[in-house]
Amino acid sequence: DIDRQWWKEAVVYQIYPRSFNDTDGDGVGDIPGIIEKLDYLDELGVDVVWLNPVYESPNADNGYDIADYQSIMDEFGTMSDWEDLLDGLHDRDIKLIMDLVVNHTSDEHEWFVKSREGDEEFRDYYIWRNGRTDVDGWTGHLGPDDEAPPNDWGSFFGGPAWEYDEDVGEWYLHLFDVKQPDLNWENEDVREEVFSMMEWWLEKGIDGFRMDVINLISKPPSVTEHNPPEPDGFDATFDGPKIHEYVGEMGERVLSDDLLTVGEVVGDVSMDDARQYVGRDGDGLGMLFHFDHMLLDRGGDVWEYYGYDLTDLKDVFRHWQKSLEGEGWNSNYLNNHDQPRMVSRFGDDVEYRVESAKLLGTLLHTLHGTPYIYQGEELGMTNYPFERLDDYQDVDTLNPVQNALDEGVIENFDDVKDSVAALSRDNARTPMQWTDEEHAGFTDGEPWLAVNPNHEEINADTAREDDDSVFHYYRNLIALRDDDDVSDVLVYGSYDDLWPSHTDLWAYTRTLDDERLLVVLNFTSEDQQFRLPREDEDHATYADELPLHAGEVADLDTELLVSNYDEDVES
Ligand code: TEU
Repeated sequence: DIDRQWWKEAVVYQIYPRSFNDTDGDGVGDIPGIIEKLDYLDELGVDVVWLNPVYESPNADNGYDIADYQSIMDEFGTMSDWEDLLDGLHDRDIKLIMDLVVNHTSDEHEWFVKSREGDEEFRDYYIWRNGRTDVDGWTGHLGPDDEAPPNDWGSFFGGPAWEYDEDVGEWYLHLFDVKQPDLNWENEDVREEVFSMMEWWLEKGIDGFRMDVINLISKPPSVTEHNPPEPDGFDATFDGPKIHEYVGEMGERVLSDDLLTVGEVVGDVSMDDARQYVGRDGDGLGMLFHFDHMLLDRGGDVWEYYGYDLTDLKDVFRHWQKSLEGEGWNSNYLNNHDQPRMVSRFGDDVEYRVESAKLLGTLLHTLHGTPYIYQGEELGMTNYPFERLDDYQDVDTLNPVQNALDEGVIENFDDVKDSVAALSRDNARTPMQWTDEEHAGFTDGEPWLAVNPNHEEINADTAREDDDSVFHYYRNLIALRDDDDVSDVLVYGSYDDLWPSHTDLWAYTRTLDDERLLVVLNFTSEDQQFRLPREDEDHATYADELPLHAGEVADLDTELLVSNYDEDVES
């Protein structure tokens, strides 16, 4: 009685169009550039593409500030290019999911323009409040007449979450950039607009949505108060009081089990909330992107990088794998467009780069849940050697660092430059490395963000020619899901961590009826011994200790990393 769904058996490939492939020489990737690489995606074998926002946008936050939900950004091409992309994907049996960004719009969206002009119909599309005039000693941002923002809530990208608007004479809420005003989901008209926009895209033939910061759409009633009980907006806006009402309404009105839906949920999401979002009788989402593993090695600011412990990483995954077992479905990702490169973050990107990429890839593809690959991950792309603040483009790096420098929280950029280089979102956004030529074959023009100089070694051309490359290893991993011998246990088998407290090894099984896979991963650069747990000794027809040599990656065919207990295993 397996609850089968196509999206549980699928592998998703995430494309950040700005950095994927440029065909018109403006230094910015585009949709024709993706079309040019469809055969590459087909060769890799992925089942779904998730496209980061391609809608019309002034690009204050690279497309996450949308000015028109139903048209394509000029830099990326036209609607007819997009339709060709969809057809090209579907011709190759690859599905397409689109990014749904409905917590906020751009301030250049028609709704906000009208709201700001005082158009009655649109006024309540956003969250407008009066400022405070009674604040003694307020040292933060001030509007005219020394008015302070409605409350002390801060934005994700640094600075206050409120911006004063001269024409309106009031402040609007923006949990992200000033150019990303938050929509007012209390307003039924807003919900109707969003739902019909989603239906419009579904009618065009897309296969699902990735939902940006979906757990922020319900603001607490205290958003209206000048002195809300919550000192900053963060905790108050996560999973707000009407969140399941709104997401549930979306689920009922627009979504179905046949779509791939994945909601990004920021903050510390409780398992009760998680189960509600994805539960069978819950809101109707398929999966969630949580941040628990992305916050292990860092503080809230981009200059607070500390490194991680393997046991903590295992704890996070065990927690999610077990908590959703039988009740919901996991999504698994180790990097995306907002995160550093996984090889640099969780592996060794110098001496054991290829081995680390294969190790992490094995983890990603053998956990319970749907794997999400971020462009370039299949090549083992690494972080960029950032040096100066000028090297960055991302608002989420530049604004907070600049604010901290202005306020003296940081004295010199040099003091924090290594942490910022380790964590900045721009690490993921440097152009895709196709060839060893100039600009890595990404563009004939000047790339919008520098290409990693290591493209001479790390690039798709070289990887495709080398049978031992990360690329071919990923192809094999992806193909495992279609291999009748292992696909069921690999996709649907339950997860059990064999040795949670081990600081160097990650060993787990996946079990479905009488089938079992064993995965043993050596996260160190030292040789390790793994002893099979006592209860399983009977099943071990081979040596009960597996030597795991540092830097050696088992060929998937030898069934060492993914192996049945009762089969002979070559080491
Ligand atoms: O990201 C949500 C978000 O808050 C984080 O990813 C954030 O970038 C990270 O915690 C680092 O501080 C989503 C999108 O994925 C991101 O690209 C957008 O900038 C953001 O929402 C706003 O739309």
